[in-house]
Amino acid sequence: MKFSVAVALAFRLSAEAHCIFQKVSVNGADQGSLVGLRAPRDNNPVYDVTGSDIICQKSGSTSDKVITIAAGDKVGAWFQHVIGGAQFSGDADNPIAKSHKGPVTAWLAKVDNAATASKEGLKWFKIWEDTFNTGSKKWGVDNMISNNGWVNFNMPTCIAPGEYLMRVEILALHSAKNRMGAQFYMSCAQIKVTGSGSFSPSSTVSFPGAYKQDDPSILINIYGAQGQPDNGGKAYNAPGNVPVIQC
Ligand SMILES: [Cu+2]
Repeated sequence: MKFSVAVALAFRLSAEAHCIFQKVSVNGADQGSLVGLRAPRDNNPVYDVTGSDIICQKSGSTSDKVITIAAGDKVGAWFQHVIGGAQFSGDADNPIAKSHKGPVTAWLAKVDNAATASKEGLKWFKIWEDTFNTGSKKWGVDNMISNNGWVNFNMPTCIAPGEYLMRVEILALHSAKNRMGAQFYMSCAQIKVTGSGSFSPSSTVSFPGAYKQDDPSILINIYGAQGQPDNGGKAYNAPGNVPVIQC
């Protein structure tokens, strides 16, 4: 009996369909696996929004590289099921299980040296989001899956030159009707923005701090009356009530 429970548990763990943000591209140029990234060692999500893992995930891979991005450049963040891509050939849960509906957001925090800065105590602002389209019924995660795991956005043209941590987050809401059921997936990229922007955020948030466990965008049932993941047809706001900056 004990044995079969252990086997069932092992199967359950191996069948989890999570993901890892593991690569950055700049104007289509692939920067390499885990280069310039602080990424977790495994693909398990963060559930607790009050701990330091909500900043850049659990400590895992490190890099001494800082990725240069000019303000206005097209940035890609690549999420895959495990490091390297699919877990096995024909992996239907790569880049992530289709059940994992939810928003995708991108954040920056100014640092002196992106390769060495502590992730703690930073002031974050949101530069981009893809939440839920009430017309197409597509979530940010649906678009990420259609793009083979790439989340693409433009570095806002107003971002001031300097070094930043860039946090790109997927929030999977398939089990979010239970407290601590929402799944957060993120890594932090170490970047240097170039250009002539001069934006300085008028308001910033902290991680942890920006999110509450019972935030109505985190503790939420996204399923309609027929079980369809359409948020009951309602609009969805990413958690924290943080607007995307306007250049
Ligand atoms: Cu998962």
